[in-house]
Amino acid sequence: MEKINSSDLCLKHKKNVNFTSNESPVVASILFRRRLIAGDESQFFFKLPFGQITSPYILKHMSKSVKRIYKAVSMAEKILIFGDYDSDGATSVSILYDFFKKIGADVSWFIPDRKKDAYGLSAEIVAGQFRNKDIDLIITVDCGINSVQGVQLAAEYGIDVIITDHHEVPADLPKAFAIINPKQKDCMSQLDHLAGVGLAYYLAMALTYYFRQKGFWDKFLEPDLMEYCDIFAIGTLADLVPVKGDNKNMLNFGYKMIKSVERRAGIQAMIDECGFDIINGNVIDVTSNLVKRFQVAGRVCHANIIVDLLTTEDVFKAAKIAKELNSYYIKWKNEQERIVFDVCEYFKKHPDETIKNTIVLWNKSWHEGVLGKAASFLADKFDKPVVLISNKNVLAKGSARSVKGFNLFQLLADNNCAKYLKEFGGHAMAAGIVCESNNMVKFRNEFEIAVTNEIEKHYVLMHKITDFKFRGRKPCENRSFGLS
Ligand SMILES: [Mn+2]
Repeated sequence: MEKINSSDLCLKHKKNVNFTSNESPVVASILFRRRLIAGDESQFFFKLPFGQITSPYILKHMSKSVKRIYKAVSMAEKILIFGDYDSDGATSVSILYDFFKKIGADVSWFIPDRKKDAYGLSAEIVAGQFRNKDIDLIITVDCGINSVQGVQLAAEYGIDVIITDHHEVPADLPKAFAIINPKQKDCMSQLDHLAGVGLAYYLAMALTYYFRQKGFWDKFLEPDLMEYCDIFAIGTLADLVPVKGDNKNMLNFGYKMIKSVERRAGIQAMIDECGFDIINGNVIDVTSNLVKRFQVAGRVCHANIIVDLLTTEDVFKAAKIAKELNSYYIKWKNEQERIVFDVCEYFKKHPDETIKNTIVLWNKSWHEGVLGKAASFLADKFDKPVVLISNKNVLAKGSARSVKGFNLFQLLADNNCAKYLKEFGGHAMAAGIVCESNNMVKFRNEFEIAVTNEIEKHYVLMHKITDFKFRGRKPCENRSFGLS
């Protein structure tokens, strides 16, 4: 069994370090001027053994942010970490909350509820949760770039906001104290492949170095940044960002940590709970067992459970949380199978419907958080675009999944479909819709027309689809659909 010892790994890189311990301002400024930091330097500045990494200071507004955070920590200001409600957001919160707690900061965290709250740092959340709480500084992770009104209201309450986000940058930016987002046109970092958790990690990296410059670690123990690589790996794998560059380096290390015998309590508990063979497993097993369970948490319960699990050192507490999280996962998987089963039963009763080019179905009992996964399974199985809708409320919510050759977002936007939708958003392969219940039939007809027109435009695709229809592939007959 491989045992990872961070100090051993560091030593490997120590031999070529030429800097003195009192680094000169010239040497220190390397970090602020140069994009890439070689292995020896990364060891020297950040105590990290990653080989070549990108300097966190090259991210636009990073220097400004670390100075503001240093002030907040040294003046004992109240800091709040605000995360998105998915696994990327929750892993980002876990890293920064743990980091700030370890250095003695007055820190708390908040993640909105996907089922009830609006996305991001909304004005409702700021008003409902943070008014009169004496918070001085909010640091958003994996969200915030769209939160114009929330940031505005926070400013009215005297709260500074530092945004860290990797989502697309809108034209109208929030008036935050600082915005760290590698997708900004004038950010030279070339770090746009990082997930939210990657940016949280880079912030911790920049802080560690700056605080050292300020002599802060003479009073407090310097946190070991390598300890967070496992959380970085889980968030990065869950967010499906490209595995390249800095992501790849750090993922490798995080993966080794997850496989090593010295795991954090939460990850050990989760491995025990889902009972998979981590020693002989590969990165795909880690994704399909561990990461998948974290992805489900934000959808069917609350992403808070991820932060609780990843930041506890209490093995009994970790075991309890892992058990709870796993039970949500099992429920979610059963629900997913039930939806697929319902759809297949429907086709058995209505065989004529199977010749259509699309599947658009709804049911009052389907759980919104599961529709996407079930739709994607059915789109694969039937080789056609699928929209599944939960219509338990007047405003029905649905998830759409496409197959190769059909740009879902364009199909929804360019045709009459949009007329019958209250809201929709997404991309070529996946989209979410909101539709008034009495418009569902009209939407179904328009969506079928849109896809049929598309097929007629592209004869090759039509051939593929008709070929499929007469191949006589039958709707699934039992409930073991090979879902994992
Ligand atoms: Mn993300």
